[in-house]
Amino acid sequence: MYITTTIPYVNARPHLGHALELVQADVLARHHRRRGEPVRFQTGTDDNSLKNVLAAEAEGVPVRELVDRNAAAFEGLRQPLDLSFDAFIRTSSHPAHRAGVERIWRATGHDLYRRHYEGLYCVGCEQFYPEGPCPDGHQAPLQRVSEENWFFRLSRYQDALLELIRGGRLRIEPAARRNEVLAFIEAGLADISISRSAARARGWGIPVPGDPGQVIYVWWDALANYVTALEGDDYDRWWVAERRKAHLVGKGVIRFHAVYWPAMLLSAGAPLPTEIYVHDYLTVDGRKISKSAGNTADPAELVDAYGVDAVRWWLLRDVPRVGDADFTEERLARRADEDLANGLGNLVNRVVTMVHRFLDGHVPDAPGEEFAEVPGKVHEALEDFDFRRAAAAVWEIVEESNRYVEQTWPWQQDRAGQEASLGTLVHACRALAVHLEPFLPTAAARVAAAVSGERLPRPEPLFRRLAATRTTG
Ligand code: MET
Repeated sequence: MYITTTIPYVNARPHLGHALELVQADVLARHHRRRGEPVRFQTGTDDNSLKNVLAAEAEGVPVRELVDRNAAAFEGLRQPLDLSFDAFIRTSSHPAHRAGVERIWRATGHDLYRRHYEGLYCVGCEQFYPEGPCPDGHQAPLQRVSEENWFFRLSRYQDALLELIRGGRLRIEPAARRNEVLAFIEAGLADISISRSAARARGWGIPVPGDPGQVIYVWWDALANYVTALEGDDYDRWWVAERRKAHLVGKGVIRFHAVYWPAMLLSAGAPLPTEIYVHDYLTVDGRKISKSAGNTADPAELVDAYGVDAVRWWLLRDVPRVGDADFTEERLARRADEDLANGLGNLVNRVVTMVHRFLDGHVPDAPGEEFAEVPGKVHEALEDFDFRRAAAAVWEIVEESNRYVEQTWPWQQDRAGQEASLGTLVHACRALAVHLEPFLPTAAARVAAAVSGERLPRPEPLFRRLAATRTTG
Protein backbone atom coordinates (compact mmCIF):
# COMPACT_ATOMS: atom_id res chain seq x y z
CA MET A 1 0.00 0.00 0.00
CA TYR A 2 1.17 3.50 -0.81
CA ILE A 3 0.11 5.83 2.01
CA THR A 4 0.57 9.58 1.93
CA THR A 5 -0.21 12.49 4.18
CA THR A 6 -0.83 15.95 2.83
CA ILE A 7 2.26 18.12 2.68
CA PRO A 8 1.67 21.10 4.98
CA TYR A 9 2.60 24.68 4.24
CA VAL A 10 5.67 25.68 6.16
CA ASN A 11 4.66 29.21 7.07
CA ALA A 12 4.78 28.10 10.70
CA ARG A 13 5.96 25.23 12.88
CA PRO A 14 3.91 22.03 13.08
CA HIS A 15 0.86 21.94 15.35
CA LEU A 16 -1.09 19.09 16.85
CA GLY A 17 -3.38 18.81 13.81
CA HIS A 18 -0.37 17.86 11.69
CA ALA A 19 0.60 15.28 14.29
CA LEU A 20 -2.89 13.75 14.06
CA GLU A 21 -2.60 13.05 10.35
CA LEU A 22 0.97 11.80 10.65
CA VAL A 23 0.15 9.45 13.50
CA GLN A 24 -2.90 8.10 11.67
CA ALA A 25 -0.80 7.43 8.58
CA ASP A 26 1.86 5.84 10.74
CA VAL A 27 -0.62 3.41 12.30
CA LEU A 28 -1.87 2.40 8.86
CA ALA A 29 1.68 1.94 7.59
CA ARG A 30 2.73 -0.16 10.58
CA HIS A 31 -0.45 -2.20 10.43
CA HIS A 32 -0.04 -3.07 6.77
CA ARG A 33 3.66 -3.80 7.11
CA ARG A 34 2.86 -6.29 9.86
CA ARG A 35 0.45 -8.03 7.56
CA GLY A 36 3.42 -8.65 5.33
CA GLU A 37 2.34 -6.15 2.70
CA PRO A 38 4.92 -3.87 1.10
CA VAL A 39 4.27 -0.32 2.26
CA ARG A 40 5.51 3.07 1.24
CA PHE A 41 4.59 5.81 3.70
CA GLN A 42 5.36 9.27 2.39
CA THR A 43 5.05 12.75 3.83
CA GLY A 44 6.75 16.09 3.24
CA THR A 45 6.24 19.83 3.02
CA ASP A 46 4.60 22.30 0.64
CA ASP A 47 7.35 24.89 0.28
CA ASN A 48 6.33 26.82 -2.82
CA SER A 49 3.35 28.77 -1.53
CA LEU A 50 2.76 32.49 -1.30
CA LYS A 51 1.68 31.93 2.27
CA ASN A 52 5.24 30.91 3.08
CA VAL A 53 6.59 34.00 1.30
CA LEU A 54 4.34 36.33 3.28
CA ALA A 55 5.28 34.64 6.55
CA ALA A 56 8.96 35.18 5.75
CA GLU A 57 8.29 38.83 4.88
CA ALA A 58 6.45 39.30 8.17
CA GLU A 59 9.40 37.83 10.06
CA GLY A 60 11.90 39.78 7.99
CA VAL A 61 13.87 36.68 6.97
CA PRO A 62 14.63 35.30 3.49
CA VAL A 63 11.97 32.85 2.26
CA ARG A 64 14.55 30.13 1.85
CA GLU A 65 15.58 30.48 5.47
CA LEU A 66 12.04 30.33 6.86
CA VAL A 67 11.06 27.43 4.63
CA ASP A 68 14.17 25.42 5.54
CA ARG A 69 13.73 26.05 9.23
CA ASN A 70 10.07 25.09 9.38
CA ALA A 71 10.42 22.14 7.03
CA ALA A 72 13.13 20.81 9.35
CA ALA A 73 10.68 21.05 12.25
CA PHE A 74 8.19 18.90 10.30
CA GLU A 75 10.77 16.33 9.34
CA GLY A 76 12.01 16.45 12.92
CA LEU A 77 8.69 15.06 14.19
CA ARG A 78 9.82 11.66 13.07
CA GLN A 79 11.76 10.80 16.18
CA PRO A 80 9.57 12.29 18.95
CA LEU A 81 6.35 10.91 17.45
CA ASP A 82 7.84 7.51 16.50
CA LEU A 83 6.89 7.98 12.86
CA SER A 84 7.98 5.34 10.37
CA PHE A 85 7.71 7.27 7.11
CA ASP A 86 9.83 5.96 4.24
CA ALA A 87 10.13 9.20 2.31
CA PHE A 88 9.95 12.92 3.02
CA ILE A 89 9.55 15.24 0.04
CA ARG A 90 10.06 19.00 0.09
CA THR A 91 8.67 20.64 -3.01
CA SER A 92 11.38 23.31 -3.10
CA SER A 93 14.34 20.98 -2.83
CA HIS A 94 13.43 17.48 -3.97
CA PRO A 95 15.66 16.84 -6.99
CA ALA A 96 12.90 15.35 -9.14
CA HIS A 97 9.92 17.46 -8.11
CA ARG A 98 10.21 20.39 -10.46
CA ALA A 99 10.85 18.24 -13.52
CA GLY A 100 7.92 16.03 -12.51
CA VAL A 101 5.55 19.00 -12.16
CA GLU A 102 6.65 20.23 -15.58
CA ARG A 103 6.03 16.80 -17.04
CA ILE A 104 2.48 16.73 -15.71
CA TRP A 105 1.95 20.25 -17.00
CA ARG A 106 2.97 19.20 -20.49
CA ALA A 107 0.99 15.97 -20.33
CA THR A 108 -2.15 17.99 -19.56
CA GLY A 109 -1.33 20.58 -22.24
CA HIS A 110 -4.40 19.65 -24.30
CA ASP A 111 -6.56 20.87 -21.39
CA LEU A 112 -4.71 24.14 -20.70
CA TYR A 113 -5.50 27.58 -22.04
CA ARG A 114 -4.77 31.21 -21.17
CA ARG A 115 -7.38 33.76 -20.35
CA HIS A 116 -7.97 36.93 -18.42
CA TYR A 117 -9.14 36.34 -14.90
CA GLU A 118 -10.53 38.42 -12.08
CA GLY A 119 -11.20 37.07 -8.65
CA LEU A 120 -10.51 37.37 -4.96
CA TYR A 121 -7.53 35.39 -3.78
CA CYS A 122 -7.21 34.22 -0.18
CA VAL A 123 -3.56 33.61 0.60
CA GLY A 124 -4.53 31.77 3.80
CA CYS A 125 -6.40 29.16 1.73
CA GLU A 126 -4.27 29.58 -1.39
CA GLN A 127 -7.42 29.69 -3.52
CA PHE A 128 -9.79 32.02 -5.33
CA TYR A 129 -13.27 32.94 -4.16
CA PRO A 130 -15.89 34.71 -6.28
CA GLU A 131 -16.64 37.03 -3.37
CA GLY A 132 -15.42 37.73 0.16
CA PRO A 133 -14.98 37.23 3.01
CA CYS A 134 -12.94 34.03 3.17
CA PRO A 135 -15.34 31.26 4.24
CA ASP A 136 -12.55 29.69 6.24
CA GLY A 137 -12.26 32.74 8.46
CA HIS A 138 -8.84 33.98 7.36
CA GLN A 139 -8.61 37.55 8.52
CA ALA A 140 -6.19 38.98 5.99
CA PRO A 141 -8.07 40.91 3.28
CA LEU A 142 -8.61 38.96 0.07
CA GLN A 143 -6.46 40.15 -2.83
CA ARG A 144 -8.32 41.39 -5.87
CA VAL A 145 -6.51 39.79 -8.76
CA SER A 146 -6.91 40.80 -12.36
CA GLU A 147 -4.44 39.19 -14.71
CA GLU A 148 -3.88 36.65 -17.47
CA ASN A 149 -3.67 33.12 -16.10
CA TRP A 150 -3.43 29.58 -17.32
CA PHE A 151 -6.62 27.59 -16.93
CA PHE A 152 -7.27 23.88 -16.68
CA ARG A 153 -10.40 22.42 -18.28
CA LEU A 154 -11.71 20.82 -15.12
CA SER A 155 -15.25 21.03 -16.52
CA ARG A 156 -14.39 18.31 -19.00
CA TYR A 157 -13.89 15.74 -16.23
CA GLN A 158 -17.18 16.10 -14.43
CA ASP A 159 -18.73 12.85 -15.68
CA ALA A 160 -15.56 10.83 -15.39
CA LEU A 161 -15.11 11.94 -11.78
CA LEU A 162 -18.70 11.15 -10.86
CA GLU A 163 -18.37 7.69 -12.30
CA LEU A 164 -15.07 7.12 -10.55
CA ILE A 165 -16.44 8.03 -7.14
CA ARG A 166 -19.91 6.56 -7.50
CA GLY A 167 -18.45 3.32 -8.76
CA GLY A 168 -16.06 3.12 -5.80
CA ARG A 169 -12.89 3.07 -7.89
CA LEU A 170 -11.98 6.10 -5.84
CA ARG A 171 -13.15 5.35 -2.33
CA ILE A 172 -13.73 8.29 -0.01
CA GLU A 173 -14.16 7.65 3.70
CA PRO A 174 -16.20 8.53 5.74
CA ALA A 175 -19.25 8.28 3.49
CA ALA A 176 -20.51 11.75 4.41
CA ARG A 177 -17.37 13.18 2.84
CA ARG A 178 -17.91 11.14 -0.28
CA ASN A 179 -21.43 12.53 -0.57
CA GLU A 180 -20.12 16.03 -0.08
CA VAL A 181 -17.68 15.58 -2.95
CA LEU A 182 -20.39 14.10 -5.17
CA ALA A 183 -22.70 17.03 -4.44
CA PHE A 184 -19.93 19.46 -5.29
CA ILE A 185 -19.25 17.79 -8.63
CA GLU A 186 -22.95 17.42 -9.43
CA ALA A 187 -23.40 21.16 -8.93
CA GLY A 188 -21.13 21.64 -11.94
CA LEU A 189 -17.39 22.06 -12.30
CA ALA A 190 -15.91 25.26 -13.65
CA ASP A 191 -12.43 25.43 -15.13
CA ILE A 192 -9.77 26.49 -12.64
CA SER A 193 -6.93 28.96 -12.73
CA ILE A 194 -3.66 27.10 -12.30
CA SER A 195 -1.04 29.81 -12.59
CA ARG A 196 -0.38 33.29 -11.33
CA SER A 197 1.88 36.10 -12.38
CA ALA A 198 5.42 35.55 -11.19
CA ALA A 199 5.36 39.09 -9.81
CA ARG A 200 2.38 38.32 -7.56
CA ALA A 201 4.12 35.14 -6.47
CA ARG A 202 7.20 37.23 -5.56
CA GLY A 203 9.18 35.02 -7.92
CA TRP A 204 8.76 32.03 -5.60
CA GLY A 205 7.48 28.79 -7.09
CA ILE A 206 7.84 26.74 -10.26
CA PRO A 207 7.72 28.76 -13.51
CA VAL A 208 5.15 27.72 -16.11
CA PRO A 209 7.04 25.82 -18.84
CA GLY A 210 7.51 28.15 -21.77
CA ASP A 211 5.90 31.10 -19.96
CA PRO A 212 8.35 32.41 -17.36
CA GLY A 213 6.11 35.35 -16.47
CA GLN A 214 3.81 32.90 -14.68
CA VAL A 215 4.37 30.42 -11.86
CA ILE A 216 2.37 27.25 -11.44
CA TYR A 217 -0.49 27.41 -8.91
CA VAL A 218 0.79 26.05 -5.62
CA TRP A 219 -1.90 23.37 -5.33
CA TRP A 220 -1.08 21.98 -8.75
CA ASP A 221 2.56 21.88 -7.73
CA ALA A 222 1.83 20.40 -4.28
CA LEU A 223 -0.58 17.67 -5.42
CA ALA A 224 2.02 16.48 -7.89
CA ASN A 225 4.28 15.52 -4.96
CA TYR A 226 2.43 12.21 -4.63
CA VAL A 227 4.01 11.08 -7.89
CA THR A 228 7.07 13.30 -8.35
CA ALA A 229 8.69 11.81 -5.25
CA LEU A 230 8.48 8.39 -6.89
CA GLU A 231 11.74 8.37 -8.77
CA GLY A 232 12.89 5.81 -11.29
CA ASP A 233 11.31 2.40 -10.75
CA ASP A 234 9.36 3.68 -7.77
CA TYR A 235 6.81 5.32 -10.03
CA ASP A 236 5.98 2.03 -11.74
CA ARG A 237 6.12 0.16 -8.47
CA TRP A 238 3.98 2.48 -6.35
CA TRP A 239 1.83 4.40 -8.78
CA VAL A 240 1.27 2.04 -11.70
CA ALA A 241 1.50 -1.48 -10.29
CA GLU A 242 0.31 -0.83 -6.72
CA ARG A 243 -3.30 -1.78 -6.11
CA ARG A 244 -3.86 0.57 -3.16
CA LYS A 245 -2.88 4.21 -3.12
CA ALA A 246 -4.32 6.09 -0.17
CA HIS A 247 -4.20 9.81 0.58
CA LEU A 248 -4.89 10.98 4.12
CA VAL A 249 -6.30 14.49 4.11
CA GLY A 250 -8.03 16.99 6.37
CA LYS A 251 -11.64 17.92 5.65
CA GLY A 252 -10.63 21.37 4.38
CA VAL A 253 -8.69 20.05 1.41
CA ILE A 254 -10.94 17.28 0.07
CA ARG A 255 -11.87 19.16 -3.07
CA PHE A 256 -8.24 19.41 -4.12
CA HIS A 257 -7.65 15.71 -3.57
CA ALA A 258 -10.93 14.21 -4.72
CA VAL A 259 -11.64 16.53 -7.66
CA TYR A 260 -8.64 18.49 -8.93
CA TRP A 261 -6.01 15.79 -8.44
CA PRO A 262 -7.86 12.90 -10.12
CA ALA A 263 -8.83 15.27 -12.96
CA MET A 264 -5.18 16.26 -13.45
CA LEU A 265 -4.22 12.60 -13.59
CA LEU A 266 -7.04 11.71 -15.96
CA SER A 267 -5.97 14.51 -18.22
CA ALA A 268 -2.35 13.37 -18.07
CA GLY A 269 -3.38 9.77 -18.77
CA ALA A 270 -1.85 8.60 -15.49
CA PRO A 271 -3.20 6.10 -12.95
CA LEU A 272 -5.38 7.40 -10.12
CA PRO A 273 -5.31 7.12 -6.35
CA THR A 274 -7.71 4.51 -4.96
CA GLU A 275 -8.59 5.87 -1.53
CA ILE A 276 -9.01 9.19 0.19
CA TYR A 277 -9.34 9.14 3.95
CA VAL A 278 -10.67 12.31 5.48
CA HIS A 279 -10.18 13.36 9.08
CA ASP A 280 -11.85 16.27 10.80
CA TYR A 281 -10.03 18.96 12.72
CA LEU A 282 -8.71 19.46 16.19
CA THR A 283 -9.43 22.48 18.27
CA VAL A 284 -7.16 23.33 21.18
CA ASP A 285 -8.64 24.67 24.40
CA GLY A 286 -11.94 25.12 22.59
CA ARG A 287 -10.55 27.30 19.79
CA LYS A 288 -9.40 26.82 16.25
CA ILE A 289 -5.65 26.12 16.21
CA SER A 290 -3.86 29.30 15.31
CA LYS A 291 -0.43 30.72 15.71
CA SER A 292 -1.67 34.17 16.59
CA ALA A 293 -3.90 32.79 19.33
CA GLY A 294 -0.88 30.93 20.66
CA ASN A 295 -2.73 27.62 20.95
CA THR A 296 -0.92 25.43 18.46
CA ALA A 297 -0.09 22.63 20.91
CA ASP A 298 3.43 21.97 19.64
CA PRO A 299 3.66 18.18 19.20
CA ALA A 300 7.36 17.96 20.04
CA GLU A 301 6.83 19.96 23.23
CA LEU A 302 3.91 17.77 24.23
CA VAL A 303 6.05 14.69 23.75
CA ASP A 304 8.76 16.28 25.90
CA ALA A 305 6.27 16.95 28.65
CA TYR A 306 4.11 13.81 28.52
CA GLY A 307 5.92 11.20 26.47
CA VAL A 308 5.15 9.85 23.02
CA ASP A 309 2.72 7.17 24.19
CA ALA A 310 0.44 9.66 25.90
CA VAL A 311 0.38 11.94 22.85
CA ARG A 312 -0.20 9.16 20.32
CA TRP A 313 -2.79 7.54 22.54
CA TRP A 314 -4.83 10.70 22.90
CA LEU A 315 -4.79 11.24 19.13
CA LEU A 316 -5.83 7.67 18.42
CA ARG A 317 -8.17 6.96 21.28
CA ASP A 318 -9.95 10.28 21.84
CA VAL A 319 -10.31 11.70 18.34
CA PRO A 320 -13.54 10.41 16.78
CA ARG A 321 -13.83 9.27 13.18
CA VAL A 322 -16.34 12.00 12.52
CA GLY A 323 -16.51 15.38 14.21
CA ASP A 324 -13.94 17.77 15.56
CA ALA A 325 -12.17 16.94 18.80
CA ASP A 326 -11.03 19.41 21.41
CA PHE A 327 -7.59 18.95 22.84
CA THR A 328 -6.52 20.07 26.28
CA GLU A 329 -3.50 18.94 28.21
CA GLU A 330 -5.80 17.80 31.02
CA ARG A 331 -7.63 15.49 28.63
CA LEU A 332 -4.39 14.07 27.34
CA ALA A 333 -3.08 13.45 30.86
CA ARG A 334 -6.37 12.00 32.05
CA ARG A 335 -6.62 9.60 29.14
CA ALA A 336 -3.02 8.49 29.59
CA ASP A 337 -3.40 7.95 33.33
CA GLU A 338 -6.65 6.08 32.96
CA ASP A 339 -5.61 3.82 30.12
CA LEU A 340 -1.84 3.63 30.13
CA ALA A 341 -0.86 3.97 33.79
CA ASN A 342 -3.96 2.41 35.40
CA GLY A 343 -5.13 0.04 32.69
CA LEU A 344 -2.13 -1.27 30.81
CA GLY A 345 0.70 -0.39 33.20
CA ASN A 346 -1.11 -1.74 36.20
CA LEU A 347 -1.98 -4.99 34.44
CA VAL A 348 1.57 -5.72 33.34
CA ASN A 349 2.93 -4.70 36.70
CA ARG A 350 0.52 -6.92 38.61
CA VAL A 351 1.23 -9.89 36.39
CA VAL A 352 5.01 -9.55 36.57
CA THR A 353 4.88 -8.95 40.33
CA MET A 354 2.79 -12.09 40.89
CA VAL A 355 5.04 -14.17 38.66
CA HIS A 356 7.93 -13.10 40.87
CA ARG A 357 6.11 -13.52 44.16
CA PHE A 358 4.54 -16.90 43.49
CA LEU A 359 6.68 -18.49 40.79
CA ASP A 360 10.07 -16.98 41.49
CA GLY A 361 9.93 -15.10 38.19
CA HIS A 362 9.51 -18.23 36.05
CA VAL A 363 6.91 -18.09 33.32
CA PRO A 364 4.77 -21.23 33.58
CA ASP A 365 4.51 -23.44 30.58
CA ALA A 366 0.72 -23.08 30.43
CA PRO A 367 -1.35 -22.56 27.30
CA GLY A 368 -2.75 -19.09 26.80
CA GLU A 369 -5.15 -17.27 24.61
CA GLU A 370 -3.78 -15.80 21.38
CA PHE A 371 -6.54 -13.23 20.95
CA ALA A 372 -6.60 -14.32 17.36
CA GLU A 373 -9.70 -12.27 16.59
CA VAL A 374 -8.02 -8.98 17.46
CA PRO A 375 -6.04 -8.41 14.22
CA GLY A 376 -9.20 -8.96 12.18
CA LYS A 377 -11.14 -6.43 14.21
CA VAL A 378 -8.29 -3.95 14.00
CA HIS A 379 -8.09 -4.46 10.27
CA GLU A 380 -11.81 -3.91 9.72
CA ALA A 381 -11.76 -0.75 11.77
CA LEU A 382 -8.72 0.61 9.95
CA GLU A 383 -10.31 -0.15 6.58
CA ASP A 384 -13.11 2.15 7.76
CA PHE A 385 -10.52 4.75 8.80
CA ASP A 386 -11.69 4.33 12.40
CA PHE A 387 -8.68 4.54 14.68
CA ARG A 388 -10.73 4.76 17.82
CA ARG A 389 -12.49 1.49 17.10
CA ALA A 390 -9.19 -0.13 16.12
CA ALA A 391 -7.56 1.01 19.36
CA ALA A 392 -10.57 -0.21 21.34
CA ALA A 393 -10.24 -3.67 19.76
CA VAL A 394 -6.72 -3.97 21.16
CA TRP A 395 -7.81 -2.53 24.46
CA GLU A 396 -10.24 -5.41 24.96
CA ILE A 397 -7.19 -7.51 25.84
CA VAL A 398 -6.32 -5.13 28.67
CA GLU A 399 -9.87 -5.06 29.95
CA GLU A 400 -10.42 -8.77 29.67
CA SER A 401 -7.13 -9.49 31.42
CA ASN A 402 -7.81 -7.11 34.27
CA ARG A 403 -11.22 -8.75 34.70
CA TYR A 404 -9.55 -12.14 34.65
CA VAL A 405 -7.28 -11.11 37.53
CA GLU A 406 -10.29 -9.93 39.55
CA GLN A 407 -12.18 -13.12 38.84
CA THR A 408 -9.44 -15.67 39.41
CA TRP A 409 -7.58 -14.08 42.31
CA PRO A 410 -4.26 -15.82 41.56
CA TRP A 411 -2.94 -14.85 45.02
CA GLN A 412 -5.55 -17.13 46.63
CA GLN A 413 -4.87 -20.17 44.50
CA ASP A 414 -2.65 -23.18 44.98
CA ARG A 415 0.51 -23.57 42.95
CA ALA A 416 -1.16 -25.36 40.02
CA GLY A 417 -3.89 -22.72 39.86
CA GLN A 418 -1.31 -19.94 39.96
CA GLU A 419 0.64 -21.51 37.14
CA ALA A 420 -2.46 -21.77 35.03
CA SER A 421 -3.78 -18.27 35.61
CA LEU A 422 -0.42 -16.50 35.52
CA GLY A 423 0.49 -18.43 32.38
CA THR A 424 -2.69 -17.14 30.79
CA LEU A 425 -1.95 -13.61 31.90
CA VAL A 426 1.65 -13.57 30.67
CA HIS A 427 0.38 -14.81 27.32
CA ALA A 428 -2.18 -12.01 27.24
CA CYS A 429 0.49 -9.40 27.96
CA ARG A 430 2.64 -10.80 25.20
CA ALA A 431 -0.28 -10.66 22.80
CA LEU A 432 -0.85 -7.08 23.87
CA ALA A 433 2.72 -6.12 23.07
CA VAL A 434 2.25 -7.54 19.58
CA HIS A 435 -1.13 -6.00 18.82
CA LEU A 436 -0.32 -2.64 20.33
CA GLU A 437 2.77 -2.05 18.20
CA PRO A 438 1.15 -0.08 15.34
CA PHE A 439 -0.52 2.26 17.81
CA LEU A 440 2.10 2.69 20.53
CA PRO A 441 5.41 1.30 19.29
CA THR A 442 7.36 2.54 22.31
CA ALA A 443 4.95 1.24 24.92
CA ALA A 444 4.61 -2.04 23.04
CA ALA A 445 8.37 -2.53 23.15
CA ARG A 446 8.39 -1.84 26.88
CA VAL A 447 5.56 -4.29 27.51
CA ALA A 448 7.36 -6.88 25.39
CA ALA A 449 10.55 -6.43 27.38
CA ALA A 450 8.67 -6.75 30.68
CA VAL A 451 7.06 -10.09 29.78
CA SER A 452 9.59 -11.83 27.59
CA GLY A 453 11.92 -14.69 28.40
CA GLU A 454 11.39 -17.75 30.57
CA ARG A 455 12.34 -15.76 33.62
CA LEU A 456 10.84 -12.30 33.76
CA PRO A 457 12.86 -9.21 34.67
CA ARG A 458 11.96 -7.55 38.00
CA PRO A 459 8.80 -5.46 37.75
CA GLU A 460 9.24 -1.80 37.02
CA PRO A 461 6.48 0.76 36.50
CA LEU A 462 5.89 1.23 32.77
CA PHE A 463 4.15 4.60 32.86
CA ARG A 464 4.41 7.49 35.26
CA ARG A 465 1.25 9.27 36.25
CA LEU A 466 0.83 12.52 34.35
CA ALA A 467 -2.17 14.36 35.72
CA ALA A 468 -0.08 16.75 37.79
CA THR A 469 2.74 17.20 35.27
CA ARG A 470 1.61 20.43 33.64
CA THR A 471 -1.45 22.56 33.49
CA THR A 472 -2.78 24.21 30.41
CA GLY A 473 -1.89 27.87 30.51
N1 MET B 1 -0.16 22.58 1.73
C1 MET B 1 -1.52 22.13 1.78
C2 MET B 1 -2.10 22.44 3.14
O1 MET B 1 -1.36 22.57 4.08
C3 MET B 1 -1.60 20.65 1.53
C4 MET B 1 -1.06 20.21 0.22
S1 MET B 1 -1.27 18.50 0.01
C5 MET B 1 -0.90 18.21 -1.60
O2 MET B 1 -3.30 22.55 3.26
